[in-house]
Order: sequence, then C-alpha cells, then structure tokens
Amino acid sequence: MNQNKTERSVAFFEEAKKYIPGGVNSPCRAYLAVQDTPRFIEKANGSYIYDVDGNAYIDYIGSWGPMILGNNHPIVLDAVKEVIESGLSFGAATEREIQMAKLVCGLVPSMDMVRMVNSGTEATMSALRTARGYTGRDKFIKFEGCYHGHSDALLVKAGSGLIANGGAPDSAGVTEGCAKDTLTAVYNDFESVQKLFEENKGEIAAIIIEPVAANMGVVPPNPRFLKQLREICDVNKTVLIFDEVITGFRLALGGAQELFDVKPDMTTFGKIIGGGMPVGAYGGKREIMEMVAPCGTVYQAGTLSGNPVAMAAGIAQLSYLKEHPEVYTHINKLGKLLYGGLRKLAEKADVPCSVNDIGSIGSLFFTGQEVKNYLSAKTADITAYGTYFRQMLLKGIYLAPAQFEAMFISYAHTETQIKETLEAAEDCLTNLKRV
Ligand code: HOZ
Repeated sequence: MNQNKTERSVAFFEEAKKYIPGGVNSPCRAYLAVQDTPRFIEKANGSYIYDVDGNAYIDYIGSWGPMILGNNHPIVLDAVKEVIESGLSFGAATEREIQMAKLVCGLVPSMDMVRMVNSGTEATMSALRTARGYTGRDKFIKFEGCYHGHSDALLVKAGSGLIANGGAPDSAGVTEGCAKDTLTAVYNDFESVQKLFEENKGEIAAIIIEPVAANMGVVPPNPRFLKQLREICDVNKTVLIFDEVITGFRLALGGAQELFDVKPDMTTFGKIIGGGMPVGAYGGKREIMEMVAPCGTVYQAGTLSGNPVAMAAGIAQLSYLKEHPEVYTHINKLGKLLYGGLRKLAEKADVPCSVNDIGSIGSLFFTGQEVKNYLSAKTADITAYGTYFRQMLLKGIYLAPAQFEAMFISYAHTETQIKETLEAAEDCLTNLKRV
C-alpha cells in the first residue's frame, strides 16, 4: 500500500486555516508534532479509516480510544438510528439516563452514583470541584505529564498536545490564581507525593491521576504506586480520583481500578461511555456525589448532559462489552503481538526505542531510556518519531500524530493487520537506522 495522495487534504487544510485556528478543532490534529499535513477524514469502518484523497489506513487511534469495538460498529449504529427518530435533545430527564447510570455503577463497583457530562474535560473539572466541595480544601495533586482535559486548574504541567510540540507544558491564559492550588508530583514517584502532603498538611482535597498514564505516551504505574496513593489518601482524608478517560472499559470492564485492584473515591470517564459520541461522566462514593446539585452545594449543569443519542450509543457499546468478554481477550492478545513485535523489531534494527504497553494500548518511544515518568518520556526523539510516523502513514498505518500519545487496538483489528503493521514498522525502523 502506498497512501501518498494528499491533494484534497492539503487543499482542505489551507481553507480550514482561514477560519479555524491552526485549521483544526483540537491541536493534536494539526500534525505539527510530526511535520506533516493532517489527513482530512471522510469515513471509518471497522479497523480502517479513510481520508478524502481515497487513502485507506489501519486505524490505531480509534477516535482516541472509544472505538473499542471498531469504527461504526453495527450495534452502536443501530442504537443511534433507532433513537434519533424520537428526537435529538430534550434538555430533560429520560429513562436511558437511568439505564446508563445503572450500567456504569454496576460495572465499576467503586461508583455508587454517576453524573453524565459531555466530555472528559467536563468530567475531571467537575470531579475536582466536587472533591473540593466535599473536603472544604482547595489544593490538589496532579502528576507531571498526566492530562485531564483543558480546564484551567488542570492545565498545569499537562501532557498530550501541550508536550507534543516541544512547547511548555502549561497554557497561556491560565491565571496564577487558578493554578496556585495545583500541586504537581512525579508519576511513579511516591516520595514526591509524600513530600507534598508534608508541606501542605490538612490542605489537600484530592489526588487526580491517570491510573495508567496515556498522555505522555503510555506509562503504566509501578506495582505498588496506586496502592500507596490509596493509603496516603485514606490517612489524610483526601479524595482519590482516577481519571479513566483512556483506561475505563478498555483495560478491563471495570477499568484500571479493576486491573490493579485499587478503589478510588471518584472516577472520571470520557468518550468511551458514549461509544464515541460526546460524553463524559464522573462519579464515586454516594456521600461525595451527594454534594452535587441539586442534592448538594457543588454546582454543575448542562443541556446536553445525558443526551438521548449519546446515551443510546453508550448503552449499546457498554452492554456489548459486558456480554462479550472475548472482546478483551482479543484486543489484549493483539496488544501482546503488536507491542512485543515492535520491541523485537526496534532491537533488530538497532534503533534506541522503549516500548510501553498494557493490554490494547501502547507507545513506542524513540529513546534508549526506560520510560516511567514525564522526564524520561521527554528524552524521546520527537524528530525520529515524526519520520517514523510519516513513513508509516505512507504505508497505510494511522498512528497518533505525536510521540506522547497512545496507540489503540480495537475488536475489529485482526492478526493479519497486526502482521501488516509490523512489516511496515520493520521497514520504517530499518530506514530510520540508515538516516
Ligand atoms: N486529547 C486527545 C489526545 N490525548 C486529542 C483529542 C483530539 O484531537 O481529538
């Protein structure tokens, strides 16, 4: 496969830049971090995604995770088709919201109650507000390189697009006031957390963490790390929030918290619970969630929250996952094949690489160092990643257009496609060695 036609994408991009900042509605999509022209997408189906120039790619983004069953899965599509006949939005309570809440709370035992919102950003922002309201404290801890959406207090030393372009991991426009209560610790370094607790006794409302970091590339937690966070939160009456926007319903039906057997007090989810529709959710212990309006004094609201179309899509996908454990067997098996294969190929090609993976998500970092936190992730050679990315794209492999993002495998991927991907990677890594 040689997917090198880009005429229409180039033209669209030029046009888009006139009206949309950077030509895109989310920075990662601009391909700045890989010095290429973004491919404008026409459609996606199963494990493939197609651009406007007629190129087909094996899709390892899957809309950044939610397409766990593959793009356009008939179960999800049929549910959407059925519900749109009855109306697109009411801004009023519906039965599907109860179904969704029961489903989510049933699958994630740490959650007694859940509130639907429209994105992961809203979910984390609201969870944090709730934790602050519940504890009556202002400060909270996040980890360098973890990304929890783009609300002000959380855009401090954040991962994802903020690091992708080699820029500062902070955003202009975030006032000192908004950021002053955000304390940052080092991922996988419990001592850095202990130190913050010692320096801010009785003042820390919450720890928020991606239980598996996936926005500085994929970085799994050390074996004891999450349990240590649980313990220190218990001792200090601090709310432990797991941001499972990426890991929820993906690493296991009950998310990373099931896999690592650590119960957070609160959890946030994103697009995966809407089957790809714009959805997020936050929830947790009853006594904490009862702080949320109209029960309690923490305010949060939204016309599109619990939107009927999004609920129908999400219920269809989550129900399918619940009834089909073979989805996880399949994607995890392909994960081993793909990430194990990449590790061997990098070794064979003698390119300094570090592959981190867990289940169906993984990252190939262009560094000889073990990647266990933001600092080590940052040692990756982003120019090498750009070269690798562009070559893979030409060979029909659609990867994240930035070093510090994850690859996602879906139920629609096959062993044959993984082999095809590894063959492409072998060529690209060998070429990279020559360069
Ligand atoms: N925040 C996403 C990556 N971690 C990218 C979102 C998008 O561009 O769609």
